[in-house]
Amino acid sequence: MRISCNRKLLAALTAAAMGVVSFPTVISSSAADDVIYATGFEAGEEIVFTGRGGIEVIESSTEQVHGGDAAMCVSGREKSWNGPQLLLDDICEPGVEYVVSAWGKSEWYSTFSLSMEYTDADGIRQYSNLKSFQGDAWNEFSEVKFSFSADQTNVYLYFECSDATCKMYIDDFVLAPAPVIPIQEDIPSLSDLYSPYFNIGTAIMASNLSSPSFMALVEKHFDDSITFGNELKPDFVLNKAACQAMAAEGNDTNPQVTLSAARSLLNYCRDHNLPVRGHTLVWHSQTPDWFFKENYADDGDFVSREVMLLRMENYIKNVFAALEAEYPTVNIYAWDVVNEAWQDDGNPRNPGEQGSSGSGNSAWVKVFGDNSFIEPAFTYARKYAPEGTKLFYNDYNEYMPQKTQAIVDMATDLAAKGLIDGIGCQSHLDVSFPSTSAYEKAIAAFAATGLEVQITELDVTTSDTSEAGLTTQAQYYSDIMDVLVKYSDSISAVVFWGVTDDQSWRAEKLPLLFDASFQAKPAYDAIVDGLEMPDITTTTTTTTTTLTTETTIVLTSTGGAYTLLGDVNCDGMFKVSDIILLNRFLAEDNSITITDTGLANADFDQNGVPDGDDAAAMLMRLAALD
Ligand code: 9MR
Repeated sequence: MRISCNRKLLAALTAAAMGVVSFPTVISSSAADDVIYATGFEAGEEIVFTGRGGIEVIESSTEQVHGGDAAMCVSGREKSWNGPQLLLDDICEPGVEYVVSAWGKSEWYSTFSLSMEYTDADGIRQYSNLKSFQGDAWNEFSEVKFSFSADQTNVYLYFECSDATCKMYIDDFVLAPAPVIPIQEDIPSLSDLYSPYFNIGTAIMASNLSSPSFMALVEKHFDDSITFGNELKPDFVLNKAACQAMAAEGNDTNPQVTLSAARSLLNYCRDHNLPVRGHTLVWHSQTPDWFFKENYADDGDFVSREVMLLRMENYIKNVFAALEAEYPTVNIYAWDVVNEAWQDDGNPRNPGEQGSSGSGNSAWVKVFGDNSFIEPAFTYARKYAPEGTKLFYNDYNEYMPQKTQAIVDMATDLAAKGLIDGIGCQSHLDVSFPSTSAYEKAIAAFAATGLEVQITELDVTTSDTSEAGLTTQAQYYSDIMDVLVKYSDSISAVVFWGVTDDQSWRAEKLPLLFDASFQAKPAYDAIVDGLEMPDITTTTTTTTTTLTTETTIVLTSTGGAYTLLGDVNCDGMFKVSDIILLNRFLAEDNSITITDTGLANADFDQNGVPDGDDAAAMLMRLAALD
């Protein structure tokens, strides 16, 4: 591919790269095919990349070429992070999604990466890998998506190579705004369709906010529950510099937190009235090792159990305090208090550090000796979470029998102490494993605890990505959803771990319901097939008729206490599904149950009788909220 660079842009890029002038031109990103910068690094073309280490030699070279007659050659490197970088602040706009394509090759075998770095709102330099390849052949970075928000500054795209000294070659570089592809407006909304059974949600990452099509899918299908893919994990929330500063002042037990990574998502959920699942407070992974060390030093000794208990309590307290102070109106209706503490064989994780590659060991177990950190985590979460917040234990491979049992035992014990509200089944599945019946066994066991069950991270991989493979995946998805509907009395939400395949953590195996072009896959068709769109208006009319026969339902003093008016299914939210449940109750549908508290919440006009007037009032209220 030979696309010549926009001359005016190149001049400005060069000046900006040299730090001579501030960038004068605002590049329009309105047209999807507006190329911002494209170059084949041919002889005579100006190269506007600069060296990250300031020592690199960057030049057009014929030594190794992918297209045309030359490529960019980067030599003189001394560190693995040395390589070419491109400043984006002046050529890209915040909140807009871009795609970058390029070919890359290292002189000899190593990991060749395309990444982004920026300064966040707290002034901390952050790095995020976009895509990597291993080997020494030419590899294509094909339409890699990226974006940044207004509070991220000094933003660079850069290439690096795990070998510190080998030469790097880059060719056929193109940077352009991502095309905006319309979503299918005429297909049924998953959250509406499944509203008689449970809420439907998804996980999103801050970077997804800049894709209008992605967010349109979220709003249409997954608007009952949003999990942040990474941004509320300890790795992102713990503020190392502030922790160390506090320790230097003599307080080694009050971990300092920041919401800066989560802010754009919190803003979005606040502004769009989207309920959030908090993910996650206490986890062995994506939690820095220094959190467990004296003075929060990377090379410090592990602290004692007593110190770690205080750190845990204060961390949990500070997270809730920060959220309450900055986002009092965001409905974080549930939290994964503890994540992934049990191994498949039902034992605690091995004690140890995570290290940079994520060992799977647990520093919590290292400090506590066993899983005895779980109960205090729930105790503190109960103590500091806003009243009504649902507290969950969350795990993957939850269908492995010994793990299922360990979770059930732990949850039963915590439930007896009033510390837990629900079990989160991550459900990272594959078409070949587990079988639907094995999966159902686990769901049945969790439901039998009497706790709320949520499917928290559903995705289904397929190694066969052909049409036939996607058909098999569709059938598997459909079978799993049938199981979930069967246990819908116990299941309050089904949350998918992403929306489109390309943005998934397991992108190569196409695990989600929508493809990279935002179109519904066979898996979507399969899970909507046979479901009726609930007709709220008709149901309400029927209810009004039923009303006279139901006037005997009067709440007595032994009835439940109001928690949230309208929240008939007691999931912490007031939604259409509550009206449907009330209507089914009033229509004497024996297959459903409503708790005393649910009935109290159903009494929307608070006249002591949950009836059709309440259903009608709830409907009008929701319509007004919309
Ligand atoms: O989706 C998350 C991905 O972006 C991160 O790289 C990864 C790091 O562990 O974590 C992913 O989310 C995990 C979730 O927090 C807990 N269950 C497993 C998920 C997939 O790894």
